[in-house]
This record gives sequence, C-alpha cells and structure tokens, in this order.
Amino acid sequence: MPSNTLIKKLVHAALDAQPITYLHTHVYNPRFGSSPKPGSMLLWGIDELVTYHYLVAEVYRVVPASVLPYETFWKMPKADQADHIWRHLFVERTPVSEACRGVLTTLGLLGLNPNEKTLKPHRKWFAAQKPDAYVDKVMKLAHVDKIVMTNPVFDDAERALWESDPKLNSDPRFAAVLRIDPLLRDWPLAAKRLREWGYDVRLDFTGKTVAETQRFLRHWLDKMNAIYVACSLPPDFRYPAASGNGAPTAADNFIRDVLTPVLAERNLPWALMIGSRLRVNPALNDAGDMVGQSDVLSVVNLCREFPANKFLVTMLARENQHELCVAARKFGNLMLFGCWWFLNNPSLIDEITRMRLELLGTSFIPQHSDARILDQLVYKWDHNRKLIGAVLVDKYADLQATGYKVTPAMVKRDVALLLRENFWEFLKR
Ligand code: HDL
Ligand code: ZN
Repeated sequence: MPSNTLIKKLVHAALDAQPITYLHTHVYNPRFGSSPKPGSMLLWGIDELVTYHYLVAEVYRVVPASVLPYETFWKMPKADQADHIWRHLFVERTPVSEACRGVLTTLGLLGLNPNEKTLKPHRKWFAAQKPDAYVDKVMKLAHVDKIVMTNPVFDDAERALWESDPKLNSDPRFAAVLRIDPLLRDWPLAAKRLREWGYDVRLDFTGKTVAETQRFLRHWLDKMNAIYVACSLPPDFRYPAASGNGAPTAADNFIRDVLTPVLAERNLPWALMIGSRLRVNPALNDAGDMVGQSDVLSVVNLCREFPANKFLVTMLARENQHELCVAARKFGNLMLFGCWWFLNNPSLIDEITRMRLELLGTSFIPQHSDARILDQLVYKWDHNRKLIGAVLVDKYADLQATGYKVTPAMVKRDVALLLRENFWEFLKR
C-alpha cells in the first residue's frame, strides 16, 4: 500500500506529466497583434505583466489617487506605469499578494531574477523574445496544450479583425469562444448594434427578432468556429427574471427563444460566469470591478428547464460555492469550473477544490486560468499544480485509510480528467 510519501510522488509526477487545457483565458494568438504594438490583443512581456489590472488596484492602495490622480496614471507610458508598480509593490513593500507573487513565479521560471530593483534587465530579456516562439515557450513551461480565447463580438476592434482576416483563428494552439455579454446585460444596446449590422431585431422581441438574433449567433459561431458561448453576468442575474406571473423580460426571451435552442442544435455549452459587479470604481477601468453574491437557484432553473443544453458555470463569490456544488450534484448538464478572479487565491482554491472533490468526486474542472497576459499562464499553472496536488494527496491518503488501493494508473486518470478530459468530454457529451 503506497505510503503518503509515495502518493505525494505519484500525484506530483502525474500533474507534471499532464498537459492542461485552459478553458477560459483572455490570451490571443499572435495574428490578433502582439504588444507593444498599439491596439494589439496578444499582451505579453514584463510591462504588461506588471501593469495587469489586479496590480493597478493594489498599487492604488499604497499610492492613493489623492497623490497620483487616476487620469495621470492612465496617461503615463506603459513602462512608467510598470516602474511605478514595481517600485511600490515589489521593492518598497513585500510582494506577498497572489498577483504580485505570480509575477515573481513567472520571472523565476523564465530564468530571470525576481529580486531586481528595476525592470531594466527584464525589459532587455523580453525585448529579445519573438511573440510566436514565445507563445510556444510559455505553453511548454505551463504544460498547456490548448489556449481557449475569449472573443467579445461586441468589441468593435476585435470584430473588425474577424471581418478582415479569414485566417484569424487558424492557429491550432488556440480555440475561440463567442462572448456575448451585452445580449444579456444590455439588450437595448445589443439590439441597436444588431440593427446597425443588418439584423431585423426589435426591442420588444416582436417580428423577426428571434430568427434574426439566432442568425446573428449562428453567423458568429461559424465565423469563429467557437467551441462554446460565454458571458459574465452581474450578481443580480436571475432566471427567469420575470417575477411571479409577470411578462418575460428581454433576457428571459433571449435565453428561452434564441440562445438555448441554437446551442442545443449545435450541442455547444453556455458558460455563465456570475457575480461580477462592473466598474464600482470606474476610474480604475478594468481594475474597478467587484464581486457580489449571486443566485444559484437561477442556475438550477436553467439546468432544469433546458435539459438538452449544457452549462459551464463559475461564480465569483466565495459564499456561493457550497450551494453551487450541491446544485451540480443535481444536474449532469452542469459542469463547475475554476476559482474565478477574486477566488484565485491559495486559501480559497484549497477550500473550494477540497469541497468540490468531497461533493463531486472528479467530475468538475478545478481551474480555467483566466490569464489576460500570456506570461501569466506560467505562474497560474505552477501555483495551481501545487494546490490541486496537495488536495489530491490528502484525499488519496483518506482513501488509502479505508484499505482501498490507490494505483499510479488511477492517479494519472484522475489528473487527466481534472486538467483536461472533463472539459473536452463535456463538449462532446
Ligand atoms: O469577465 C471576465 O472574463 C473576467 O475574467 C474579467 O476579464 C476580469 O477582469 C478578469 O480579468 N478576471 O481575472
Ligand atoms: Zn475572464
């Protein structure tokens, strides 16, 4: 019977050997343009890493807006913003936060010195990297076999790229996802845009609205060859939104009459990321969003009302995690994924992953990445691999204590399910 030491070796060897598919990132293939070229969507390198919006929020806790006005910061060149953050969060204070530690892990694994007092030496190293080869380097270091993008069709700059470059999604290292937030968060705005693009849609969903909005979805699902549809939703998202016997809302109509039929016909999942309260501090831009407790019953209602549809769900509030786990026990068309955004911290990843293993066995996806900067894939994998490994070691030890034999093949199979196969099997289901 393997000892705990042997189990530890088995688990970490299996994790090290297992390629991971990250099902949600904001990383783009190099055809979308690579930073520092202005307007690029593939963000990489030390200045992007250090000015990631998590670190902007954190530096504004140390140097408040009364000292450095937001508009002054946003007007600074990217390198000056990075120097400001590096000085205040990494030199004059201890970089103990998860977002700070992540930068240091990435630098260390790239063979760079995390103790540099300025970014100058790092800039020199990154300047020698070529984006396309660097994507391969990062994917190798991070054990990633596929980077799943987030492609917001209502983003004008990105939509223009899709309409001008038929080979935009030809990079086999990446897959596309149709991101549709305005259709659910702001139907009036979405309807106005659809009409501009030649779709005969009306605010009140009369006339050809259902057929035309479905035509819009099918057009972009085909153009992107999207592997699922995604949206981020506010904490007050409800399904059905209509209270009592009230008339269905625009979101109810869209979900019931437009989205779920198209996804069911194509057997594509809908990823709901619920709990983001946007721009509570607008001056912080992307760093200005917050978390709010959401309604798990709305997820239950969707899974029950649409048994032919598949739902990938993650929620942003820690307080929702247990109820969401229990909901997943009730519906096989519900797959939980990731410790999203403000949950992506060791103490919470440990708690949530233990809870999910105890309630769901190996039928969930522990992490999705959410990387926005290519280089973040390196630290997210390193941190997560250790956290998921520690939980698995404990769970296997508990299993061993019953006399059940945990074999290397089992550990390999479980790690493959958690890091890759659960996602791809759910897409095919
Ligand atoms: O909406 C989302 O997909 C979120 O992940 C946001 O992009 C958020 O700003 C983020 O970067 N979270 O890590
Ligand atoms: Zn995201």
